[in-house]
Amino acid sequence: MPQTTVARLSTLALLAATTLAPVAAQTVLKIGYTPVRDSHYGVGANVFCDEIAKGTANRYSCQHFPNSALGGEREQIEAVQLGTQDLTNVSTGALGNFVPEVKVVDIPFLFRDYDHARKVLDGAIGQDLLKKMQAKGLIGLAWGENGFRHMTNNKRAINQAGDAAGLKMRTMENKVHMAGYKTFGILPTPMAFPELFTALQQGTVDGQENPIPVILSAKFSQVQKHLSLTGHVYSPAVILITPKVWTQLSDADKKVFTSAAVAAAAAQRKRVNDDEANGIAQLKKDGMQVVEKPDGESFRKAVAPAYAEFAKEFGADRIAAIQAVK
Ligand code: EAX
Repeated sequence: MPQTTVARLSTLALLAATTLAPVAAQTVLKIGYTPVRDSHYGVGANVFCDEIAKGTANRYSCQHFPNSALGGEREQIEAVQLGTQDLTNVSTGALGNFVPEVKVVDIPFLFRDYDHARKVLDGAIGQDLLKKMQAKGLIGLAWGENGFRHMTNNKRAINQAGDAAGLKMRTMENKVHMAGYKTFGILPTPMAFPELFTALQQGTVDGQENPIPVILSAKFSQVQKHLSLTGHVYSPAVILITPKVWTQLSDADKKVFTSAAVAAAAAQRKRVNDDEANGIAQLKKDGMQVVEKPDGESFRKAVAPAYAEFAKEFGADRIAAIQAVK
């Protein structure tokens, strides 16, 4: 065959290959979270999105909407339920309003430490809670982490529960937290996260409570003087996907998404560890006055009577089962 014919034929073959080969459909999923991209939530979302892109040969990728660009956590959960948002990485703050069984994890002083909380959520109890979400139109892929919550305010140092009494504090839209914090004498003011910085700046509330990674990434040191490491409640996070997308995935893709969420959770927890280890020094440098060892017993004592109410709502056996995890 003459050279030119060969060249022409191979050009044709190339054309056929590029025009006729089935082009894999590409789906860009919207993932939202309330903290900024450079936060534990952003780290988790990055890993999740990298892993699904890798595991599906780029058939799926993400567009990130950090910094509450898609609204507060309640709004984002609602949108995922409706299918107008594909994914969210959220705390359980507002989730109990959708999936009541989840509220049990929001009880103050329920978890002893990070190891305990992670073990419960990764074990049978946590996995069962993820399944409960399905009945409410939400697919929980894996438990990640927001962290143990600590109090900040602009009025005074909190060394014991009595010091928190009378402070007007923003809380999440979470009845269990609010019931618990009232026992400390706090005046809880539920508010969505996007409104919080301005509320602190303008003094609409005296304080708020959040884990170190949120206090850091939201730069609350600019608007809050006192930080007390009360660790009064553990705040889990979870990656939720809309059933609208989930039900369209092949079984193989479902596995990719689930493992991606587990990897994301591990990365998010690691960032929480790092922020806990380095963040307090940073916040001091930023001018915060930190009570590193408040009297935890005074808070536990204050909240103890509320446990009777929690037992009525969730069952004493369920609470005991969580506490018994070693
Ligand atoms: O999930 O609203 C809150 O205080 C949460 O901790 C924050 O949005 C991260």
